[in-house]
Amino acid sequence: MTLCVGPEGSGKTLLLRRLAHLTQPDLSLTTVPTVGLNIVTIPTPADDPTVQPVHIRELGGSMAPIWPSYYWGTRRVMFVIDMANLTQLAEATLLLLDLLAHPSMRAEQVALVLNKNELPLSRSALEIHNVMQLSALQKYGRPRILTFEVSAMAAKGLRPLLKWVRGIE
Ligand SMILES: Nc1nc2c(ncn2[C@@H]2O[C@H](COP(=O)(O)OP(=O)(O)OP(=O)(O)O)[C@@H](O)[C@H]2O)c(=O)[nH]1
Ligand SMILES: [Mg+2]
Repeated sequence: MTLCVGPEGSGKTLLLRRLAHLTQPDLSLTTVPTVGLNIVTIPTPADDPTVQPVHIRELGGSMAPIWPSYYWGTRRVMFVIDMANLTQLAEATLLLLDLLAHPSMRAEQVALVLNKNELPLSRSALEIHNVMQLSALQKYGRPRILTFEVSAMAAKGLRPLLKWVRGIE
């Protein structure tokens, strides 16, 4: 199963709802903080019945101390960051480092999802990469970290991420 984690309020629940209902214009944008687990199924697309549904398990940011109990068997991780919240970026970086270094974590692929990019105060992807020292993280080559810039609120940039989620990027 794919795991979706990231700091509190970075937009995981809204993002997964968008990905599961990409063509639904009247989607509710209201969320509550995830306490515990939120399992979302990304359905088979209408135009390609050969694509399997994908199940994603979101763990709330407030549960970060117990995220590791869900790492075992995880091959793919979506790590969601709020691009407009610079003060949260240090916490996000430490959480990602902990996740990558955890002995139970065997992720082969990580999607670093930079969310809320429609906000005027959102930072550039380059700035976020620099603050997070992403190039240093990537020098070990595994897992492969791909970055996606999106807005769950404005429904922007979702299609490339959806392809990654379905394993067809
Ligand atoms: N402006 C803006 N707000 C967003 C975006 N995505 C989510 N939000 C808002 O951010 C807040 C938190 O969203 P959630 O999806 O609940 O965040 P979460 O990461 O699931 O939070 P936890 O479950 O507590 O870890 C909500 O008010 C959302 O409407 C976005 O792309 N842009
Ligand atoms: Mg949530």
